[in-house]
Amino acid sequence: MSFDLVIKGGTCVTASEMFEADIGIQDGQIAALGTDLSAPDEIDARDKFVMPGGIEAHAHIAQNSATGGMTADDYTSGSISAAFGGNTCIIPFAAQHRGMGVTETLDLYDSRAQGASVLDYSYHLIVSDPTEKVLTEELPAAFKRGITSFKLFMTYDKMLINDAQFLDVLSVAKEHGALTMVHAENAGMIKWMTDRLLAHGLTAPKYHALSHPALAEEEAIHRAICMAKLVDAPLLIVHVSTPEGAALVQNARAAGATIYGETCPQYLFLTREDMDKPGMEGAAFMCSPPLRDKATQDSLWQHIQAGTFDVVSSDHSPYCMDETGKLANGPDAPFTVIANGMPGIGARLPLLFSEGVGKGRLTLPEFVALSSTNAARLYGLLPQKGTLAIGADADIVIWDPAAKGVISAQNQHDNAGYSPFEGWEVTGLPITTLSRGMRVVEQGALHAKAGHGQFLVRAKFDAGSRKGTAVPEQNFDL
Ligand code: DUC
Ligand code: ZN
Ligand code: ZN
Repeated sequence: MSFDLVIKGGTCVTASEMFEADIGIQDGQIAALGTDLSAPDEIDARDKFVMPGGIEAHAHIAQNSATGGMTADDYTSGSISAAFGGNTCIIPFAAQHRGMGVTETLDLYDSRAQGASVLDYSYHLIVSDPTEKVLTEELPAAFKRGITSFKLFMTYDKMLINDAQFLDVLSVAKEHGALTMVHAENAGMIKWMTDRLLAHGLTAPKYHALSHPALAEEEAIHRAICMAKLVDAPLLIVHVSTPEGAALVQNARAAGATIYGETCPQYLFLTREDMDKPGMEGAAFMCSPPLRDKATQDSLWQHIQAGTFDVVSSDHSPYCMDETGKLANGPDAPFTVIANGMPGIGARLPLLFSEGVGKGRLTLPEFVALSSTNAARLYGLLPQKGTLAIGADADIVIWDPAAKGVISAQNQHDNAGYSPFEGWEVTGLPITTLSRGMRVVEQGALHAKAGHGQFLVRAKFDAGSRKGTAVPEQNFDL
């Protein structure tokens, strides 16, 4: 057999096993896993881990924010930062704003992504206006286009939908085999807390954390899970930031419901004390749900180890600390009109590897599951992406477990201009990122051009062996 490229002598890691093998790549796909493979082009991977590239399934790129601005990254800078961080595929959001059609929304994001990304990509569709036409015509059309995941918001005046609308979207998603994702926070509780803080003149960025209480997340996750169970539809709770929220996900899945969970590095590595900075500096750490505390970090790690979370995603949501981003509403704007979110697409995997695998909290296969394989399964990309198997795309990251680095805005390759993880020391770094067998990043240099990345038509959601929930009231013949 002849190959275009062979990765030689590495330790291959998948979500289920580790083995020593060479990887033969031909026409962008994995063609062989074996010993003594050779090709005109070879990469020496001795003493390295060879893993499926990360799949970043929660990122806001070239997206208009709820406060009106635009994210600092477009598909070129966002995907480059992702590639330097060991990712080979990205799934950002295409956001339907009220009054926009879904097809119009997807066409708009196609125009932003086509020819721009260095990595293969898809979008999750944010649905904020589920009209009859959207439900009956446009969501099925989006699904046919290969967009097999939708995101709903339970907060943000411009994005939130009510419970009946939530159930409508879940029903359509279930009918077509799409996975619904939800930003679960109680809008009324946030508004009530915000009004009280503002009435006391408490407008600094750090008060954002108090305005989004943990109970708002707990209540909304509970409600979202109940709605998913009523429809018996799969639901993924994104960016879970509280022990109470995580416990609700854990209990639902233990009962067999098709409920899935995601958490993010910021909830594992930062706390709301990071927001307590002079002037507007704290705005750099504003995200929703907000940063919590040390006890929460410990609990979320326990939930990762217990299998509560399927994915750890960055929720990369980059805004510069200037008038183009966080300070678009003035240098002294109250926290209510500062864009939510922080960059992190390049830091996610080095942090998770160093703090997870390096500190004995995760096995290597667990790292691969959380960073790549589970996302591929949930979002209809397995076995094309997310694994090392014959016939899979050669989307591969070669990881040097001994390499040491310090996370800094200077080495993240995104456009935010800062990193919330500035100064974090990590051991273990991605050194080569291959997309369909092509070097995107090697030894610190970018090799791919904008436009290498292709749109991925995703398959439908597969619940595997989960039995779901039977709701007696759904049986109208009772
Ligand atoms: N929700 C997200 O998922 N990302 C950024 C901000 C937000 O509210
Ligand atoms: Zn969200
Ligand atoms: Zn997000």
